[in-house]
Amino acid sequence: MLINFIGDIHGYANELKTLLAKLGYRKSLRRGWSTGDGTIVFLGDLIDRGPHQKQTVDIVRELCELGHATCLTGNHEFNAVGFVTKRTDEPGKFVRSHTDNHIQQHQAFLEAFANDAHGYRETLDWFQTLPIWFDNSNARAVHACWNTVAQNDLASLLNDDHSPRGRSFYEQTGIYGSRAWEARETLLNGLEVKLPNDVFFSDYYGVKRYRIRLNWWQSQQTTFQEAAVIDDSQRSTIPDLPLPEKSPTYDGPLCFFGHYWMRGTPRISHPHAICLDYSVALHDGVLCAYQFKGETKARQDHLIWVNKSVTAV
Ligand SMILES: [Mn+2]
Repeated sequence: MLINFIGDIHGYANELKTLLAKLGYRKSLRRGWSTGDGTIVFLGDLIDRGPHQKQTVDIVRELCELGHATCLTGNHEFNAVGFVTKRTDEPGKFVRSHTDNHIQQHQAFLEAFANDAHGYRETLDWFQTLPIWFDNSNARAVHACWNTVAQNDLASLLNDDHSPRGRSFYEQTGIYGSRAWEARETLLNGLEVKLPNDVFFSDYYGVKRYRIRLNWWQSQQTTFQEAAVIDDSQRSTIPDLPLPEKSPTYDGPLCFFGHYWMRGTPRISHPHAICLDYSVALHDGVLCAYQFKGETKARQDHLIWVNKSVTAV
């Protein structure tokens, strides 16, 4: 058994092609794809930020349609569909609101399809077929957070392969504060917890934050500072106050996820929970994959990655 799990790509198609080649996947004009022995699971967030978003989608989609890969929904694919899905609870508004910030974040994707309405429609249709999580008995994956309560809460809105059952998934999970909204946020954006009273910290960009991203996989975290998912160089900015309740921990089959903007050299920091998002959109980021071969504990030597700005193959 070989499953190649690939982290957040965010429109960096050249790095994707290099990584695929390292994994044994190459495309030639004459013969199409030559593939490795295994299969691929993409962890979502194909789009936004990077220079080659359309090409990234095309490559991943082709591998999926040929049966070589599965791609999961990331929060950016959800938002792309939500951007054109009307809210049922607030007429005239969209599930992904059209604030300046949200438009700016999504601008490059919209521009990539500016002269291709058909391609835009087709791409959004394809996004709506992407499963929210992957699970076989040996390994599992989700974009941000593995959480069985949230999975159960969404069950009636999903098909057997965990893909959205039509537009109702986007409408129901777009109702702010609903149980379905909460569940979708948990799986695709991760768990967050509010700091006590009006305590805040300033993030990397100087933005005031009243909530932390909660590390849902490590055990024995008792304070906000310990439990925050943040680069260690920034950790001291988080208040060292006790968490209101015990933080969750993960103990199950190997679980792969992206989303968390890890920095530095890819590494295994938990035997069963493996983040593969190493911030390819940042100047020193890398695009990261893990070659799963049936092991019950994650291995450092199964991580594989490519640096930024390498020549396309
Ligand atoms: Mn994400």
